[in-house]
Amino acid sequence: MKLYDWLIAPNPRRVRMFLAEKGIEVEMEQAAGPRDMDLATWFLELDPRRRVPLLVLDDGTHVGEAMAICRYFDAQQPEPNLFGREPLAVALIEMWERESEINCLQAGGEHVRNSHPAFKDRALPGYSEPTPQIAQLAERGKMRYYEFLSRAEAQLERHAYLAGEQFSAADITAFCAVDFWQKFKLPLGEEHTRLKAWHERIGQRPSATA
Ligand SMILES: N[C@@H](CCC(=O)N[C@@H](CS)C(=O)NCC(=O)O)C(=O)O
Repeated sequence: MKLYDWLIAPNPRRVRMFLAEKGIEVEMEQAAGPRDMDLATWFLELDPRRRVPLLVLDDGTHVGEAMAICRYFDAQQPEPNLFGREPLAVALIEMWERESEINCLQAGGEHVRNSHPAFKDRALPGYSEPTPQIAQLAERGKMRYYEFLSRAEAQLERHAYLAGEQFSAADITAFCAVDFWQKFKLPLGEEHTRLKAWHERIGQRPSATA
């Protein structure tokens, strides 16, 4: 099997971090260079979804979506646990992981991809046709992003991690998002003291360098 990766991008990083936490090694290939703004043509021809991460199994099956790939490995090697054990923990991790993807990672992307000149006509990833930028979406994405950060800050006032006392897949998604979008002028603010401490703590985990 092979995992198609892109070192600079946040979604493939979610999978690399997850695998590092598990101690699982997988053959990887870069679908674009670290300075590229586009995936390589050979990769776009390989997979119609045109997005990374992508796991290709030995029988040729394509598994896309970062969390689907993580689930594939988790089903084979459940420990260390990152998706919860008890019913409530499973539900809360699922809730915060989805929130983190939709309202943090994608919301930041909605802002950046609809405003940064590098994404002109590429406001959505994965499309072969041009997807023009929409200024209102840039504003709305920023609002959604900071709304999520406020809720995460409140959650971290009561808990060590997003979904409770256990480091989980939800923290991986939110950490990769916050780490990436702050490079694009979406910084944590003065009011985000708990988030800053959480970000620093997770940044010290060995998996954060994956
Ligand atoms: N929901 C997808 C998102 C995948 C995605 O958007 N990947 C980005 C990199 S972070 C990509 O492939 N972008 C290609 C492009 O910008 O053309 C996942 O969880 O894997």
